[in-house]
Amino acid sequence: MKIGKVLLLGRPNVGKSTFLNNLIGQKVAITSPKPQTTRFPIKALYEESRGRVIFVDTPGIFGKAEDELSKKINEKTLSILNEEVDLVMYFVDHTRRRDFEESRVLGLVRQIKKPKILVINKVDLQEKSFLPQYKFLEDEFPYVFEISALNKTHFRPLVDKIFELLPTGTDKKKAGGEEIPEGLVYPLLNVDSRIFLAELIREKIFLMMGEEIPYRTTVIVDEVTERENGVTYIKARILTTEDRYKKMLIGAGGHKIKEIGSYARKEISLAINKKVFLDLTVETDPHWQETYY
Ligand SMILES: Nc1nc2c(ncn2[C@@H]2O[C@H](COP(=O)(O)OP(=O)(O)O)[C@@H](O)[C@H]2O)c(=O)[nH]1
Ligand SMILES: [Mg+2]
Repeated sequence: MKIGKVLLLGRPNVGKSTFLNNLIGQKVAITSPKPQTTRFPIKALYEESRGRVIFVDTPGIFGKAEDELSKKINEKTLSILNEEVDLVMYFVDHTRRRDFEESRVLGLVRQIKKPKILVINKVDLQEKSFLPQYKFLEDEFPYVFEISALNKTHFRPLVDKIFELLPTGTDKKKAGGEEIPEGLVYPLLNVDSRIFLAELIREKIFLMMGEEIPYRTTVIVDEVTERENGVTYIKARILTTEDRYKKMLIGAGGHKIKEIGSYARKEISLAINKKVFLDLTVETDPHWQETYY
């Protein structure tokens, strides 16, 4: 039986979280076309007949982290690099040019002395490709896979290789020096359900609001209660730094907050397989970054 811990690294937006969600077949990490969607490393368990794998999905900004939140996200990501891992998957997106940030990620990948797989993602997109800029990596990485994380293309040979490279475990409860809890109901190892619910709501804000607002916003889940009628009652607050953002999040006649709430409620309901009542409000809190991160 193979047991191990696999670290996913790559610039924001290369498709790490999409890969993980589609491999596990269930949403474990939120995704959006905007960078910095994921704010902290997420550990998820993938289990099948060949063994158990803990995947660690990193947020990682790696580029210039100027604001406090970015700095904190980077710190959390870098601390993950010090953990024991058995394998590194380095994701690149051939539809985007190599840049300074890519060089930084590669620099980090090079420091980790473990087996490595290069994953060239988004092969479903062919119109605009910078693939020649990534070709030199093929000399450095013994294993190269071209995949589409979105369409699950070439997942099978990639997963075969992951299992091949992982150590054979004797202790079923440990991977990469980490305890695997028994009796998992959800394949998430380090995120409690309130944070997960907050993440699902935050994802909707990323998808439905303009460029700036998601970065000025966070979500806090205050209450999750099972009601007698079988409905799960969830009380959550969207916190944003300024009144003008609050106005935009609420929208004319409250239509925006209703829309965000409605999408989030449907998805949460699907994820936990229960009826959900979502009580969602917006507040201005200029200091949420200091309080919650
Ligand atoms: N066309 C295409 N889009 C993808 C693919 N993988 C991810 N994406 C998109 O790229 C964006 C960023 O993906 P995400 O998983 O959040 O990237 P992460 O920051 O590396 O975790 C999202 O809009 C995804 O839908 C892919 O294989 N093909
Ligand atoms: Mg991500």
